[in-house]
Amino acid sequence: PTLEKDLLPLYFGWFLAKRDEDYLRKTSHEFLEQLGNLKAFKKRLQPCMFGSEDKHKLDLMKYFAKSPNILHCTSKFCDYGKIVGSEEYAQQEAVKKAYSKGYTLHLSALFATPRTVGAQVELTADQLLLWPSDAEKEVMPKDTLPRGSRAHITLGTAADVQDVQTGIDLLEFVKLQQSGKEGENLGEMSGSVAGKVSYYDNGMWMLNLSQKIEVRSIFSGYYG
Ligand code: 2AM
Repeated sequence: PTLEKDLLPLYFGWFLAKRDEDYLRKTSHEFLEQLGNLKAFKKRLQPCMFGSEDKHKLDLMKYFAKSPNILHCTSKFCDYGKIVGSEEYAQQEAVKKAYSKGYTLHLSALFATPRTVGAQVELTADQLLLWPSDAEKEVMPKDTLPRGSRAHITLGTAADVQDVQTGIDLLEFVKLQQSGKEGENLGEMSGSVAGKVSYYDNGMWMLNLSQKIEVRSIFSGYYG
């Protein structure tokens, strides 16, 4: 076995710089607060959706009980090498070259579903070089979705939900958009989360930011 084989991480990805991570956590809270206060949101709550047993006590921040320790955009989940293709991914010239380099991530939307809250990441051509070609097919084998459309930052998950769900939820939005369903425009948010709010049924909400959020990051591996 090569040295690299022994050192495959849990996952590769872009890790947010501390200041930008703090900013994005605040922005995420602002998003959930404004979403929870939106009349259209309350009106469309299904029984028990988003912990809404008691509408007057609806607290989205509490509902999304878990948040990653380090905010990041996963490029390749390796599970320390147990995942097929991890070794090949790690050995790519582009990956080796990018390791420990700085990147600016562009966030175009924030979204919340009854399972997850996350940010949509628009990868640049440079960043797409580090994106596995099968990332979208893995989740939606029957669909042809644009490369990189699964790219996201998990901001929070409901109590019994795994992080991996955030990218699956994002692809659900993308799939609906691809099929021409733009979602129902149900209002605007202001301040640091200025943008249009769209509703896609089944408790799927997306905020298209009028100004993309840019966060600085380092491409690296997580070995914890
Ligand atoms: P995330 O990228 O949506 O946050 C450690 O678990 C990290 O790897 C998390 O960031 C998690 O989701 C991501 N992850 C876990 N399982 C995964 C999988 N099967 N495919 C892709 N990413 C996964």
